[in-house]
Amino acid sequence: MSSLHDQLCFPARPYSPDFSREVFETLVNLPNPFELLLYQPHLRSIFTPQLELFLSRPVPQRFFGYAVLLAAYGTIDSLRSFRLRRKVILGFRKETSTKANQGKGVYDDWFVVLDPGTGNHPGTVKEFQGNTEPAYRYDANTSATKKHLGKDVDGDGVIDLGRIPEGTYRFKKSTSTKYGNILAPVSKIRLERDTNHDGRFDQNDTVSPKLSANEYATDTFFHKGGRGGFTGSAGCQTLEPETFELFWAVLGSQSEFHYVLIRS
Ligand SMILES: [Ca+2]
Ligand SMILES: [Ca+2]
Repeated sequence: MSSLHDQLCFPARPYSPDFSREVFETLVNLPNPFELLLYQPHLRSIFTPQLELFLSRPVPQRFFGYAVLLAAYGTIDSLRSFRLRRKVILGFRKETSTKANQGKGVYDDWFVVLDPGTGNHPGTVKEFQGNTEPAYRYDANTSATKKHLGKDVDGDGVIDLGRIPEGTYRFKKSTSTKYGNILAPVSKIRLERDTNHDGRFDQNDTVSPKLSANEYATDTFFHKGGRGGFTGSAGCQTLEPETFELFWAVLGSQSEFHYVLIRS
C-alpha cells in the first residue's frame, strides 16, 4: 500500500469512491495516529463535505466517504475511538439564519451515525435530517414569543443565543423530564453567540472579556424538536420526533459518542 503522503501529495486526484476507500484504509492503519494531523489540511482540501455527493451512492461508498471526512475534520481521539470500533456521529451544518422560516428554524442540517462494524460485519452509515442552529423565536430581541434563552456575552445586558461551533465534542446518553432521551455534552462547550442579534454568527459578534465565562454551556443537547416546521432549538441539535426515534435506535447500546460538526 502506498503511503498517505504518496496518496495525497501527488497531483491532485478528483474525488472517487475508490480513492476514499484507499485513503481510509491507510488512515486506520497509520502506525502513529498523530501523523494524521500533518495531513488534515490536505484532506480537507480534497474531500468536500457535501452530503449531496454521498446520499445517492450505495452504503459502502458512503461509509468510506464519511470515514475520510471524520479523519479530515475530527480530533485524534475521535478517530482513535472509531478505530476501536465505536460509533461516531457526524454533523453537517448548512449555515442558516436563525431568522429563517419566520424565526422557527429549518431542519436543513444532517446527522450521520457512522458505525465501523465489528468482526466480519462491514461498516455502515445512517443519515438523519435535523438542525444544529438556534431559532430566532428564542432571541431576546423578538416579541414573537416571551421565552428568551441565552447568556449575555457582549455586556449590553441582553442575553445572546448560542450555537455549537464546528469542531469535535463528546456526548453521552441521558434523560430529560421534558424531552425523554437526550444526548448531553460530557463537558462544557464554548459556544458562538449572536450578540448583534442579526441571525448570523460571524466576526460582527463580540465578546466582552469580563463575560467570557458566559460563552460556555452544558445544556446544548441532542433532543426531539418540534413539529410543524419549528425546530425547537435554542442551541441544541434537534430532529423531528419521528426522526429522533430512528436516530436513537441506530445509536444502539453505546452510551458515549464523539460528535464531529462540519460546515457543509
Ligand atoms: Ca442549518
Ligand atoms: Ca450576529
